[in-house]
Amino acid sequence: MDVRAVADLSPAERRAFFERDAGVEAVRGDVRGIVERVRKEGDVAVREFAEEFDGIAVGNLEITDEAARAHDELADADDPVLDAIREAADNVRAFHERQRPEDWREEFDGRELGRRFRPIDRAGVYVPGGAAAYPSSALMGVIPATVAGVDHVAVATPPAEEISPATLAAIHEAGADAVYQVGGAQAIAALAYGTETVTNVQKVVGPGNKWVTAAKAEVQGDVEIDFLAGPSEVLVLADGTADPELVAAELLAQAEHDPNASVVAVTADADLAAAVAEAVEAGVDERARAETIRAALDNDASGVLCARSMPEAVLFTEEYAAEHLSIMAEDDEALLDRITNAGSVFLGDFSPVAAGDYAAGTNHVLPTNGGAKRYGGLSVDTFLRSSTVQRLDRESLSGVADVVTTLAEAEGLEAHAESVRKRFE
Ligand code: HSO
Ligand code: ZN
Repeated sequence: MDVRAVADLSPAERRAFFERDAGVEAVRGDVRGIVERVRKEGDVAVREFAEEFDGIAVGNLEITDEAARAHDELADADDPVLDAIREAADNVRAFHERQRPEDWREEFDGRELGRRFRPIDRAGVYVPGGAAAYPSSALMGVIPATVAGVDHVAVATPPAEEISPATLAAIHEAGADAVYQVGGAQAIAALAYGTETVTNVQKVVGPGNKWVTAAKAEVQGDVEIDFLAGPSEVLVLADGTADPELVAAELLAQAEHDPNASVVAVTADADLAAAVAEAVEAGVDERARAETIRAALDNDASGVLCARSMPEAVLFTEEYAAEHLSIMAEDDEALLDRITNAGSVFLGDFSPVAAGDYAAGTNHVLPTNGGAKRYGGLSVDTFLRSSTVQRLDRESLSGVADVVTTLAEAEGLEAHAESVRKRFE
């Protein structure tokens, strides 16, 4: 890896960092066809696509009982993976319980106003499978929904000769109500529109590959979605006190997810930058997924960057708007104060992104591709909607009566004005 100076990046190079593209647009056309067929033909289309794309002739589409069985089998075998799933689930649940908002009512000049929060009825969570079997993502998708109080939480995960028992166990442990073996764009369509077997949901969430992501873009509007989540990203903002080995370890870790992962280190310390680049190089070959890592490092949106000053490094960080932002610097809190765009922030030497990926309790379904400028990651809020409430009495209504009648008449809505006057006749 070469070290590049932030100041020397060409406009095209800057765009590669700031307008990361996960290849979603390129598959929108194909995905539209899949979504339409599932919408029209239901289970038949889902089965056909499973044969075509997953090479699997699926029996029952619903595998809720199989998930429970996989869970029990791991429990009977005292499998340490189930222990880890349970501990991770407890931590994720605890952090998300803390997010549950309270309903409130308050007086505003005698007007009693408030907000109440209620869960949606039915949510669908996509849990990636196949090349990337992620039990952790099952916990991250399902637990916030259950904590929010969603009545029916459905999970879709791709069919396989043998679906990962750990993934099935995690889905069950997290508290899903229904599990379906259906993957890709067809899964998103099945959850959005329903089929003979799959109950349609009101909101579809969760990470996935570009077909899943394109399908979420396609169904958006007919159902709610969380957001479009692309390949993993990390940006490490470091000063001269950072340990280059730890910075490199963060880049290597997220790089192993996907050849399109984007991993960046930015610092104003030229010695640190050189040491990080060297440590990354030295670390690639010994990693099990060296090939994927190498591809991610070669991505135009990856690199070790040297800024002229920390303010310049901070500006770059803001513009990049990372899914994961790691700050390794003497005064990390002061740097954090200057940053608003980040999906999840990791402070100090002992907060690796992997802690948040699995076990700390925070959610790992986070905005990528600069989405952190516009929205936050998956949370309990994702599964809630709010209503406002008001109660006025004679006195507080009379306090705003003139405002209402004046504005109503200005808008030509005489009956609105009359509905207020009526109260005082
Ligand atoms: N870093 C990924 C999540 C993940 N990591 C799952 C390991 N397993 C996206 O935030
Ligand atoms: Zn990860």
